[in-house]
Amino acid sequence: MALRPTAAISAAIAAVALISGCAGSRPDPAPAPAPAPAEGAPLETRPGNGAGYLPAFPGQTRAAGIRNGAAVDVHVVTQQLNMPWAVEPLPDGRYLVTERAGTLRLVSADGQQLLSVAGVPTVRSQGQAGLHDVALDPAFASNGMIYLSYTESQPGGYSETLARAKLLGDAAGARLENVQVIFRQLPVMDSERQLGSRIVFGNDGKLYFALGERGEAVAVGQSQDLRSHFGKVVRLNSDGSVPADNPYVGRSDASPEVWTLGHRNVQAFALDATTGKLWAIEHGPRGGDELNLLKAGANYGWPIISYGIDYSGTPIGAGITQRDGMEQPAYYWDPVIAPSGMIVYHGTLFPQWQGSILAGGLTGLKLVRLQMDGDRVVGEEWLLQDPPRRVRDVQQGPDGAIYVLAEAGEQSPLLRLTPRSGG
Ligand SMILES: [Ca+2]
Repeated sequence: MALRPTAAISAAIAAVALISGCAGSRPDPAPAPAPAPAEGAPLETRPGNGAGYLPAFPGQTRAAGIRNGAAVDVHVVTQQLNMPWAVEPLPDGRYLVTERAGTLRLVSADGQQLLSVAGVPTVRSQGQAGLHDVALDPAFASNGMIYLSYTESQPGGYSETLARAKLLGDAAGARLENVQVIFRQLPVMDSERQLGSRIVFGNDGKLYFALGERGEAVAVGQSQDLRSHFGKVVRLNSDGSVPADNPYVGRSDASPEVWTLGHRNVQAFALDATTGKLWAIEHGPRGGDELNLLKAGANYGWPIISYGIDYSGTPIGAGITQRDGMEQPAYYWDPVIAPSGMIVYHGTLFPQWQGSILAGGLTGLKLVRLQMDGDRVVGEEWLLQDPPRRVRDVQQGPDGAIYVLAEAGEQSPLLRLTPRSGG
């Protein structure tokens, strides 16, 4: 596939130059070179689980492998985090980090001080359940509002819940004020599995919340049921109300919050701030992790179509990978990477990574970079493999550095990635 400089890349360069010029702290970067076409053999060499499954188009899986696209320095900001789940760099250089057991940490810029933020809602912490994502309001710098997702005990089971609050604090302490629940996943279910739970704000100012299918036999099929929030991405105003232009508003057979359907368990979700597109990566079963470009009202097919198979070794449903009216993934992995956390990179520090997707892998023990040509993946690179890292979240900081939250029990690190000095 020919690789050509895209309008998106040109726009990204222009945007970066503009931001840099405003800040006045850094010389305008030289225009980034167009990414070189990737030509290596695919990095994945193990056999797939879906042995008889064929991709729907060339390059949908096992793209050309890239090795050492950029040399990276890895700096440990702190390694005192206890089973963290999400990180959000703040404009002032500090970091918010969620810990799954229910603590929200405010980490100083130098990583030396870890405050526990008071006022976090009580969470159900068991299995995959707990305190999950944290996101900043688009106007955080002026209003201090943050959003938290977490598993909440309810009569009859648990819901994945979204709350917002104002973050207040200084070096002496931090707290949440006016905590307000703005959304609960329904139906309530007695399951602590496959909860999804990534929050992203779009360029339209709307809040997008990815929700899992809960992994219980009794819930199979609800990803296709518009009345259920299982296996959906929902779209909300920042106060939790439903935007009037949501795709299923006004239908008696649908929850008006639904924006996309047919997901299994989205745990990596990001805005491409340059194009405005929303990308998500969801866990497949055995095989079949999917990168999807999300479009209003679209159906991503689970559990009707999949490139994976059941953990027992049997097919999913009828064992098909395509159906009319259902979206194909832009890319899939078999064996899985077990996605968790992603960004579409648009910073100045790694000019050769402009527009790349960077995603964490839990079982793959690595950071995955996907080189993009428009909406297609044209190359795959594996980073942070030495030592292997179980990556839980990936974010870009205001400085263009890449922040990676890795999972290592009670001594989990927050890592800062920058280009290798002199490299
Ligand atoms: Ca799918």
